[in-house]
Amino acid sequence: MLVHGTCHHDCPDSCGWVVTVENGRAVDMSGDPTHPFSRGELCPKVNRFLDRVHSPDRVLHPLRRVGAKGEGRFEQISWDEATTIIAERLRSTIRDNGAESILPFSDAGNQGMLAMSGISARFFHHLGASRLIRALCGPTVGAGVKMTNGSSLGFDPLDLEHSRLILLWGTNTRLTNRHLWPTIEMARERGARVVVIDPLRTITADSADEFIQPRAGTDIAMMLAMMHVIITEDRVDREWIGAHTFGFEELAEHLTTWTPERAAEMTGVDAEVIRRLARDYATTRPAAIRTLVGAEHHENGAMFFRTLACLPALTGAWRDRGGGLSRSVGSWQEELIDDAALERPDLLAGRSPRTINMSRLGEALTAADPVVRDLIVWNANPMVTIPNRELVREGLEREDLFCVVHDQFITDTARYADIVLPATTHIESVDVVPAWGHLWLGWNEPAITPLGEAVSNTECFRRIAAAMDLDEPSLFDDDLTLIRDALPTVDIDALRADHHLRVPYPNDGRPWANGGFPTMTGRVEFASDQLEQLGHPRLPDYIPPVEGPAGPLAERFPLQLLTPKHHLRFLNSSYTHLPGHGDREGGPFIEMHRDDAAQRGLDQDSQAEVHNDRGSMSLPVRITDRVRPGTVVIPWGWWADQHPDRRVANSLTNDTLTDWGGGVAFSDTLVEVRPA
Ligand SMILES: Nc1nc2c(c(=O)[nH]1)N[C@H]1C(S)=C(S)[C@@H](COP(=O)(O)OP(=O)(O)OC[C@H]3O[C@@H](n4cnc5c(=O)[nH]c(N)nc54)[C@H](O)[C@@H]3O)O[C@H]1N2
Ligand SMILES: Nc1nc2c(c(=O)[nH]1)N[C@H]1C(S)=C(S)[C@@H](COP(=O)(O)OP(=O)(O)OC[C@H]3O[C@@H](n4cnc5c(=O)[nH]c(N)nc54)[C@H](O)[C@@H]3O)O[C@H]1N2
Ligand code: SF4
Ligand SMILES: [Mo]
Repeated sequence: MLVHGTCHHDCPDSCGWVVTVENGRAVDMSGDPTHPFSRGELCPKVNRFLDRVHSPDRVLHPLRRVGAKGEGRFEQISWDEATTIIAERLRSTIRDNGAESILPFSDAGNQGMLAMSGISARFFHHLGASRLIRALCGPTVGAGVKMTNGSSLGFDPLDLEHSRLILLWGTNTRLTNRHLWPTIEMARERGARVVVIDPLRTITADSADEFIQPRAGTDIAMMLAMMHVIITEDRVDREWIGAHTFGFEELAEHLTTWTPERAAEMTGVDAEVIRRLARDYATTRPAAIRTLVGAEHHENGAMFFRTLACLPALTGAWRDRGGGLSRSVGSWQEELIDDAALERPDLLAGRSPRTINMSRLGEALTAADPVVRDLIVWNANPMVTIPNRELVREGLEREDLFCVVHDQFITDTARYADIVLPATTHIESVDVVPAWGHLWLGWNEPAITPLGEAVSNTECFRRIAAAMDLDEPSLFDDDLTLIRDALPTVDIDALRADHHLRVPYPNDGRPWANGGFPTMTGRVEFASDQLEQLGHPRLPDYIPPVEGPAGPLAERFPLQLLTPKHHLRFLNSSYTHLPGHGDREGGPFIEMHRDDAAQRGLDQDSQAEVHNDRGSMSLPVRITDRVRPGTVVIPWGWWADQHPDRRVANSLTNDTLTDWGGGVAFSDTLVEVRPA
C-alpha cells in the first residue's frame, strides 16, 4: 500500500512523500514525484526518516523521572498514571497560584496545523494559562516588511524563474530551501545573475555569480547607501513612486549623507561594490530580492526587513513577474485558515493572561512573577534552541518546577522533565501542512498506526483535558473535525484525494504591481508615522547593535559569533543524535579565520575555549576562509551530550529581543577565544 504525506519539519520546502506500507509496517519512504514543488526529492535528513521512526531510542511509553533533573533516568508508567499526575499538579497550581503559573512552550518541531495549535491552544486558553509569544523564527521578518508595505505578502518564489537579477540576501538556499535551487538554476540558464549577500561564505555563496560579505548586522547601512546611489543617479521609477509610495522626498533628504563610502566603513564592503550593486539592481528587470529568516536575528532585525522592503518600491521592481521581494509565503496560506475556529481564543472568556516571549525562557523560569510553576513542552527542544541557554538550564533545574515534555526522543530538554510523554512521528498521525516556501497546502495521511503508546499532539492534550475532568466539549473534537473547522473554504475530501492544493494567489504573479498596499496611507511607506509613534525612527536607519563591534562589550569580547544552520543532515536540533546524521557531520567545532586564530596562539585542531559573560565552552578549532577576520562560527544544532563540557552553541548567545516583532538577536553575540 502507498500512503501520501507531507513533510512536517520546520523547513520551507514542505515536500510531498510516499510511504510504502507492508503488513502495517512502513518499509520504504520516498519523495512524491507528483508534488509540484519537491518533485520527488526529499533531503539528506528525511531520506532516512524511517530510521527515525523505528529508532531504538524512540520514546514509546510515558516515563517518570527517577534520577536528578538533567540526568536522564526514567521509569515507564502507564498513560493513566501520567495524566493523573499531570492533572493533579495542574489543578493544584491553578488553585494555589493561578493558571498564569502554567507556561505552555512549543514551536514548529512539527509544523502541521494540528500539531502546532490543534487542541493545545484551546486547552491552554480554557485554563487561562500564560500565553507564549512564538516569535523565535520569522515574525520579525513579517513585522519589518509590514511597516513598509502594510502586508508581509511577497511574491511566489517559483516566479524567480522569470527574474534576471536575484539577490539572495541573508538566506542559504542550497542548505535551507534546497528545492528552490533548481528554479534559480533555471533562471540562470535564461541569463539571470545570482548575488549572495551574507557574512558567511555559505555553500549557496559558493554557487553564486557574485558574493558580497558584509559584517553581520550591518546590512542596513549597505541598503541605505544603495538607495542613496539609486536616488542621486536618478535611477528611480518616478511614475511608480508617485502612484504607490509615501514619503519619497523625506527619504531622499535623509539619505543624502548615506554615501557608499560611509556604508563601506560599517559593512566592510567596498564602496565601489555597493555602487555597482545599486546600479545593477536599479537597471535590471525583473529584479528579485529573495530572503528567508536568518538575517532577522539581530537587534536591528525588523529594521533590516523594513529597509529591504523599500528597495523594490524605489525602482518599481514590483511591476514585473519575478520582481520585488520574495520571502516566506506562509501568509498566503494563512489566509485559508480560520485561526479563531482552530484555537478558540473565546475560551479565554474575557481573561487576558500575561504573555511570555519564548526567546526569554531562561528569564521566565528564573525571574517571572508570578513564578512559572508548571512548564509543558512539545514540538520544541529549548535546551538546544533557545539563546542564553545556561539560564534556561538553571530554570529547568529548579526543584519546584514541574515539567512535562511530549517528544519522540529524550532530548536535552526531556532530560529535565518530570514526566515524558511519547509523541507520534508524522507518518503516524493525520494533519494538514501549510507550507511557507511554496503555495501548496499539503495533506498528511497517516501511514501506520502509532508505535507503542505514542500519541499525536492533539490526542495528548485531549487525554490531559480528560484527566482534569474538563467539560468544555471543543477540547475533545476529533482531528477531522478540527481540520474542517480550521479550513472552512477548503474541500477537505479533494485535498485528501489530491494530496495537495494550491492556495489562492494572483494569476499574473504580480501581487503588488498596481499598489493597493494596506498601510495607513494605502502606499508603500518610506516614512512611517506608525513607527515614529512606536518610538522607532520614522525613516529607514542603521542603529548598530549594542552587542556588536561598535558597542561597549567589544573591548572584552572582540569576536562576533554566528551560530548558523550548517549541517545537511540536521534539521534544527533534530537528527543530531541519530546514526547516519551527527556521526557523519563531524563536530561540534568552532570555525575561525587564520589571523584570529594565530593572534590567540591557536591553529587547526587546537582546543579553544570560547567564552563571554553568559557561558563558556571548549571546542576544536577549524581554520576557515569563509568568514572575515573578527567573525567566528559555531554551527548550531548539536546537543549537550555531544559536547564534552555539556554546553551547546546557545550557551553563549544573546537573548536581547529585536527592535520590534518579538524576535531575538542571537546573531549579535560577542565572544573571546583562548587556548583551552
Ligand atoms: N543559535 C541558534 N539558535 C537557533 C537557531 C539558529 O540558527 N541558531 N535557529 C532558530 C530557529 S530558526 C528555529 S525555527 C528554532 C527551532 O527550534 P525547535 O523548534 O526547538 O527545534 P526542532 O529541532 O525543529 O524541533 C524540536 C522538537 O520537536 C520534536 N517533534 C517533532 N515532531 C513532533 C510532534 O509531532 N510532536 C511533538 N510533541 N514533538 C515533535 C522533535 O523531536 C524535536 O525534539 O531554533 C532557533 N534557535
Ligand atoms: N538543512 C537544513 N534546512 C533548514 C533548517 C536546518 O536546520 N537545516 N532549518 C529550517 C529553519 S527553522 C529555517 S528558519 C530556515 C532558515 O532559512 P535561512 O534564513 O535561509 O537560513 P539561516 O541559516 O537561518 O540564515 C541564512 C543566512 O543568513 C545569514 N545572516 C546572519 N546574519 C546576517 C546579516 O546580518 N546579514 C546577512 N546578509 N545575512 C546574515 C547567515 O550567515 C546564513 O547564512 O531553514 C530551514 N531549513
Ligand atoms: S526537511 Fe525540508 S527538504 Fe527535507 S523532506 Fe522535509 S520539507 Fe523536504
Ligand atoms: Mo526557523
